[in-house]
Amino acid sequence: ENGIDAWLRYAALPCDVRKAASIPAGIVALNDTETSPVYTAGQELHKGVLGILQKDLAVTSTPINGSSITIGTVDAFTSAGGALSELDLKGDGFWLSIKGDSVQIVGQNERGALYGTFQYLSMLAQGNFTEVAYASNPSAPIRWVNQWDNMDDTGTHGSIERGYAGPSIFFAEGLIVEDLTRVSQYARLMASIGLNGIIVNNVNANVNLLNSTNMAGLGRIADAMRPWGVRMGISLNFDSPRTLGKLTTADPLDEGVIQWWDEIATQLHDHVPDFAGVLVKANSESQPGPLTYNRTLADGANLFARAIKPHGDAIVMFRAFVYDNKINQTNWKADRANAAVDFFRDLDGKFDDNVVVQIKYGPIDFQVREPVSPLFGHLQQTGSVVELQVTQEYLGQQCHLVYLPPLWKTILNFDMKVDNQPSLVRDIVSGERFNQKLAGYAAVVNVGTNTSWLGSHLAMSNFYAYGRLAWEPTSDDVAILEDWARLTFGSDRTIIDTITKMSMESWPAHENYTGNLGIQSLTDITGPHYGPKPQSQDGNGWGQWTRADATSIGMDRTVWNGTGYSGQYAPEVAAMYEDIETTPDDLLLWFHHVPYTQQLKSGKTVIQHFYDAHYDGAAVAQTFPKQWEAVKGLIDAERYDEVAFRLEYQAGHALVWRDAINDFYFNMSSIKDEQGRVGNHPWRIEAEDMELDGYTVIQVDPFETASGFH
Ligand code: BDP
Repeated sequence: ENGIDAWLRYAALPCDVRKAASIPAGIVALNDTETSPVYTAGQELHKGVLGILQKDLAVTSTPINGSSITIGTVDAFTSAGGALSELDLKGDGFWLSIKGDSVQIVGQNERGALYGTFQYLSMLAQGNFTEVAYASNPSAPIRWVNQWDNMDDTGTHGSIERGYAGPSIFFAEGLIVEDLTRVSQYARLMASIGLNGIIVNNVNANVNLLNSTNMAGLGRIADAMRPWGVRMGISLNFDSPRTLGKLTTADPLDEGVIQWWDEIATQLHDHVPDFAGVLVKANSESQPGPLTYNRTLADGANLFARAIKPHGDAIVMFRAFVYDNKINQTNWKADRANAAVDFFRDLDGKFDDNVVVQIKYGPIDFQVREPVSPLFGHLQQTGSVVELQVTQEYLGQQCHLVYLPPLWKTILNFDMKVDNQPSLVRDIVSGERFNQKLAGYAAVVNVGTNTSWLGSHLAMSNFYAYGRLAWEPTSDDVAILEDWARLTFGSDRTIIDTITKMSMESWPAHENYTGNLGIQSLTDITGPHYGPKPQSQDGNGWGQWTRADATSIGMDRTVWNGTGYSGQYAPEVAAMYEDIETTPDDLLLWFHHVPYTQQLKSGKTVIQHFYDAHYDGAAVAQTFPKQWEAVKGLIDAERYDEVAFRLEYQAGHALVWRDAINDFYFNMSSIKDEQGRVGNHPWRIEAEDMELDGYTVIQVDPFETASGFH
C-alpha cells in the first residue's frame, strides 16, 4: 500500500466480524445531481460498504421498499415524507441514526449529509456496529486548509513553501495542472474529517494567479472539490493592481484600485460562484500592504471585504502574522512577540463584518512550545481563526514523528481570562465567547504529489486529528489517534498500542531533544528551519532570540524589566507570567532571562535540565525503531519499511540534536554536566578516526553537529 487512500482504505473486515453487521437492502441518496455532496455520499457509501462488508448495494435517489441507508438534507427527508423530530442541527451538522438495518443520515445541509456518511463509514470500517442516534455539529463554521503552493512560472512543477512531500498537486509551470485527480482525492480526505474550505496558493502570493487563464483554472479546481463540499479560496498579493494591473498605486483608498479589485472579484465569482474567500498576508516579511500607503491594516482588509461582498458569502481571512523581519537585535526592548497585538489592538471594531483575523497559535511562529497568542484576547468585535501547522516546518519536517494534538490542546484549552471571565481559546475560535458568527480554524497542511500526501505515513495522523479537533476540540487526542491508526493500518491491538505509545511520546521527546523550557526550537532559523543551530538564534533580524551568553539565557518579556510582552495578557494571566515563581517551567525561558544556575521547580538548574532533557528525549527516540518492529508482518511491507526508515533516521538525528545543543551550551557556559556525559563521548566512533575512502572532509556548519567538532 502506498498511502494514497490514507484513512479511507475501506479494507475488508475479517469474515467473522462482518457477519455481525446487519446490512440494509440498498442506499438511498436523496439527490441525483452529480455535483451534489449528497450524491457523492451515496457513491462513497457504495464504495465503502463494498470494501468493508463486501456487499454491492444499489444506490437510488428515491425511497425503496425494505431497509435502507437513507442520506439527505433535512429538507429532502421532509419532502420525501420522512418524519423527523427536532434534530437540533447547526450549519454543516448531521443527524445519524442506526437502528438494526435501517440507517438515517440527515444533514443540516448537503455537506452535513456527506459528513454524516463519512462518520457512519468510519464506524463500519472499525467494525463498530453499535446502534446510535445523535446529532453532531461542528464547533465552528470555518474549518479550512491552507496550502502554501507556488506557481513556479519557470519550473516544471509548483514547489511548496515549507512542503515536504514533493511538488504541488495544483500548479505546474505557472498554470493550474490539467489532471485534477489528486485535487478531488484531497477534497475527499478533507470532507471525511469535516473540513469545508481551502486556500490553494501560498500566502506569499504570485499575482499571475489572477490572469485570465488561471482564473479559468481556478474554476476547474473549484469544480473538482465542490462534490465534496469543499469551497475554494485564494491568497492575494496586495500589490496586484500595480504589478498585474499596471496602475501607479495599490493604495486601498484609491478609486482606481478599488475598481480594479471589484473587477477581479467579479471575474472570480464568474468562474467560482461559491468562492470561499481570500487570505491576505500584508506588510510582513517584505510582502506589500496598506501600511506602505499610510493606511491601516483594517483599510487593507476592508478593501477586499467590499470587493467580494456583492458576490455571496465569501470572507476575508486577514492574517495577524504581521511583523518586521529586520528587527534591530541591539534594541533590548525589541520583541517580535509583541507585534501582532501592537498592530491589531486598536483595530478591533474597524473591520467589516465579512472579515476574520487569522492568528497563529503562538506569538512567534509554530514553535515546539509557545504561550497562546495574546491577540486572541483582544479581538472582541471581529471573529478570530486559529492558525495551526500540520506541515512540520520547525518540528522535523516529517522526518521526525511528532504527534501534534497534545501541543494544539495546550493552546485550545488555555484560559485567557478576558474581563475576568472564563475565555478558553477554543471558545473564542468557536465564536461563542465573543458572540461571533464567523470564527474557526485554519491549518497549513502542504500536501504534495507524494502518494503518502505528507511524505510520511505517520504524519497523516496530524492531518486527520486537525479535522477532528476543528469539529470537536474537546475530543480526546488518544481516541482520535486510535481511530486513525485502526482506519489506516488495521484493528490489531498491537498496531494500535504501538502507534499510540510512540505518538504520545513523540512531542514531549521532540521538545526535550530540540528546545525545552520555552527556549523555542533551536533550529537553523536563518536557513531551512531544519536541524540544530542554536547559534543562529541570536544576531538575526527575525527576532527569534535566546539572548544566551556565558552566564545566562532567555528573553526577559516582563513588564517591569523586559520587553513588556507579558502585559499583553489579561491581568491574571499577565501576573502569572510576570513572576518567575508562577511562570510554568516549560515557558520559563520564554518569559525570563536567568542564570544557567537558576533553580527550577524540580530542583534542577536550568543547564542541568537542558543536559538531562536532551539525553532523555533522544533516548525516547532511540526506542521508536524497536517499538515499530512489533508491527512487522501485521501491516503491509511497503508502509512498514517506509516508516521504519524514517524512525531509524529520527533516532540518529535525535542524537545529533542532543549532542549539538548540549555541547553548544557547555562550550558557552563552561558548566559541567553532573553526569559527565556532555562533551565526553567515549563510545562514539568519530569519522576522523576512521579510514576515509572516497570521502572528502568538509566543514560542517554548525560545527557542533559534526563529528568530533570537525
Ligand atoms: C513562516 C515560514 C514562511 C512563511 C511565513 C508565513 O517560515 O515560509 O511564509 O511563516 O506564515 O513560518 O507567512
